[in-house]
Amino acid sequence: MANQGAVTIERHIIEQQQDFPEATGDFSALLYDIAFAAKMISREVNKAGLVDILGLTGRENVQGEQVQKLDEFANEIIFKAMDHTGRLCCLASEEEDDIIPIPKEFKTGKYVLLHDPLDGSSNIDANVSIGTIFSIQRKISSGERGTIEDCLQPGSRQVAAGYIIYGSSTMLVYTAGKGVFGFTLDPSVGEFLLSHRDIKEPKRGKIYSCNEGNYNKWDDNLRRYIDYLKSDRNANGKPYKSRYIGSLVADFHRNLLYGGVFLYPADAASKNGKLRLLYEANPLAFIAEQAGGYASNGRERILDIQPESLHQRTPLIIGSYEDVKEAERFIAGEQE
Ligand code: AHM
Ligand code: MG
Repeated sequence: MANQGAVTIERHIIEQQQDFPEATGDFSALLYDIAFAAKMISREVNKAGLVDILGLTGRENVQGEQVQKLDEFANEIIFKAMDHTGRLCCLASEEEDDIIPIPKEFKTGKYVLLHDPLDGSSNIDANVSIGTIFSIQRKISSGERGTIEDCLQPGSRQVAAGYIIYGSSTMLVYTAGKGVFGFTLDPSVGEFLLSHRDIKEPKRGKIYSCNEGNYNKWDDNLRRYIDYLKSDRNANGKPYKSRYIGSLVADFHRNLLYGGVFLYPADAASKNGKLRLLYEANPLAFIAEQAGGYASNGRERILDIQPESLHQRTPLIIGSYEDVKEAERFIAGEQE
């Protein structure tokens, strides 16, 4: 194959768009806007280690100015990168209670952006990888400005989804329903360059990732599943490795590349998980399925769930296809 040289995210998006001659370019431009916001957030996240010099976030810095928390900063950056472009009808963010309208002075467009601007932000001070997660839906309401109806669509209708991981390097991973592509930010030129083409997740992994401190809160079937993974009775014939960062994007990203299962299950008492359907579970489920993996709430495909509220939580089991299906069988009591 001829050497293509470095493929920037812009070039990749333009090339993908050629498969859709009817496309207006709005969608490609929206992805590019997200990449731009990601670079701005990455720059700030990389400065987080300087907090002792510049001032702790949420407190005053040496100049006596209030330093904004990074998750609030990320939320604002995304909004400002999107509000005036005419590509969105509204947004919704894990950081805000209600849908975020496009200001009256700007035009609106045919897409909705749902996002978690900085997931895992409690890990920042320990220099642990954190991430931004996004989901794009098409507007379905009839008015000009978006409504909650546009936000509460099942994940199976997503047009695109992705995340940015601020790790030892910054990466953007996304799908628009034709495979999963990963780009690594080259900070010297300020461009995301294609580094992972058509990512596929191994069908069966060797890693499980969950907060096992919650073990006593889980129901018996789930506990049996975790015990099984730690035994040599499992499908691999030897114990799975336990890897849990406690930062969803980082845990998901590692399992996507190496294979494995991530679980944030329901507590037996509350029947509720911790993670949010619209901002976390749905986008990652779309990516997982596009990479040949699967995502479930334990009983049902995540992408089939009809959302009822903006901040709805869900149990999440996501990762290698065979592993997630097996977890479902344990939860249903069909396997011991
Ligand atoms: P956040 O949205 O408040 O940052 O919380 C989400 C994070 C995820 O990144 C991670 O998977 C999970 O919470 C970890 O929770 P726990 O500390 O209970 O294991
Ligand atoms: Mg979050």
